[in-house]
Amino acid sequence: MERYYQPELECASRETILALQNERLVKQVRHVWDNVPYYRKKMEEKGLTPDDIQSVADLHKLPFLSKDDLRDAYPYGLLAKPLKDCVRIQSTSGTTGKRVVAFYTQHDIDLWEDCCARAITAAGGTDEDVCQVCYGYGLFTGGPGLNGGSHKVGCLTLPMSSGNTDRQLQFMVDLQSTILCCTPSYAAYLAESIHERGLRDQIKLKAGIFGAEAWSEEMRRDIEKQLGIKAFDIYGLTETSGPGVAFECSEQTGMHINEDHFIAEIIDPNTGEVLPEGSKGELVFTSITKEAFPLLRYRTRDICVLTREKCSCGRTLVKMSKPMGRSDDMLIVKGVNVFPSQIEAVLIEQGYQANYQIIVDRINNSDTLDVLVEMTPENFSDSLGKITEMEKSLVAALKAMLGIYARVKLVAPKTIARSEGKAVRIIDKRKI
Ligand code: DLL
Repeated sequence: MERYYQPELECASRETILALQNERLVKQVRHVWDNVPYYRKKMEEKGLTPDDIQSVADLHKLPFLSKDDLRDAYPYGLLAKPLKDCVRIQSTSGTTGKRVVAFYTQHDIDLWEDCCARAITAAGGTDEDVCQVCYGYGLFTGGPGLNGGSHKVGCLTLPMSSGNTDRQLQFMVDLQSTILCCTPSYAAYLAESIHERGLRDQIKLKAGIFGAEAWSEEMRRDIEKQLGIKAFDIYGLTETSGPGVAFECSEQTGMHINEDHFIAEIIDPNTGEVLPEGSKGELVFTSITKEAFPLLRYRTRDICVLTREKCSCGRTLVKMSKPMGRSDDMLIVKGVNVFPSQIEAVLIEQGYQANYQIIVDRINNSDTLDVLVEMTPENFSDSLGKITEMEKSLVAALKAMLGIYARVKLVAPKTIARSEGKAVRIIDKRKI
């Protein structure tokens, strides 16, 4: 089968990739200037013309785009191709009132699926595999992206979409799925359901491709153990196509960014200054191959670190760490920065699963942090007369991690609602 997704570029020299990026960036800036008056105006405000951008070294001169720009220009203001050339939209759920609509030409869809094919291949996928895609289909990018990637790899693709756990498990067993694609929280729920129904011996999964939300290393180990698989991270956002912007390889130490399609930068989220390699900061992407919705210097709000250390898989593409949180998801409680991922790491380390809820409130002008933690059936049966002790131990571990007091309440198994897509774990009542 022909491989469309140019695997040779994944291992190309830095010089080759940089030359490609230089050429594509110059072309892309011209394309945007000519076709997106909204961004052209932003460039003009900085006194820039396309001639000022001759290579990646000039990238820092360009203005940023943020979610606010997407909202201002909604729905068509950042479109760079006539509607007759566009064949699809995808969108975010908009639950926080920040709906994003992204547009695709057929070429954009092809390249996006290539990126997802790379992710599946890196997870060991081949045309011998049965790939069960339980990300949501429809407007969410997870289902369509991984579905297309799975086709390109030649896997037998099960377009399950999210939810209907009974049916997921039936297909998983009957069709002997080998690769599972879904959010990590749904993977944990499927693992729990497999365990409860005694199906562990009947499943043949070997790999999982999990992303779309933050998940800790502890959660990875937990899912890997329960399902007997290797779990790979995958990253992306609607604004840059969807999943497949970056993907993990067998080394599992961060995600390779598809640098032939995206230029990544790390900036200081407060000042916008570009930070040197290895610094922790906000990830910014420039799409250099997209036709319909080519965002230049888009601020993701995801906080991470980039590294070019040699990878044992042979890929030379830069690696991003797992996002350590979002600059806009970060909770500031009593003046202290709290990332939900820190809380999750503590819970899993103490033998709980990632079924929890974080509730922040302000009472008498003082912030309160409550963590509702669901017990596993095992620690629930052991808990008789020990609940207070278990809660105290979690309070101490959270204090050590966060530096502030969090009130902990343990609740019975299955009392916190499960999510079939992205989990909703934070309730910040201060904003209501
Ligand atoms: O979540 C795209 C996607 C689908 C990625 C399937 C991976 C798998 P959005 O709904 O636009 O797109 O949400 C994008 O989700 O800015 C991150 O904050 C978060 N996110 C995505 N992947 C990861 C990941 C899809 N692997 C936002 N780890 C991003 C942590 C992630 N956070």
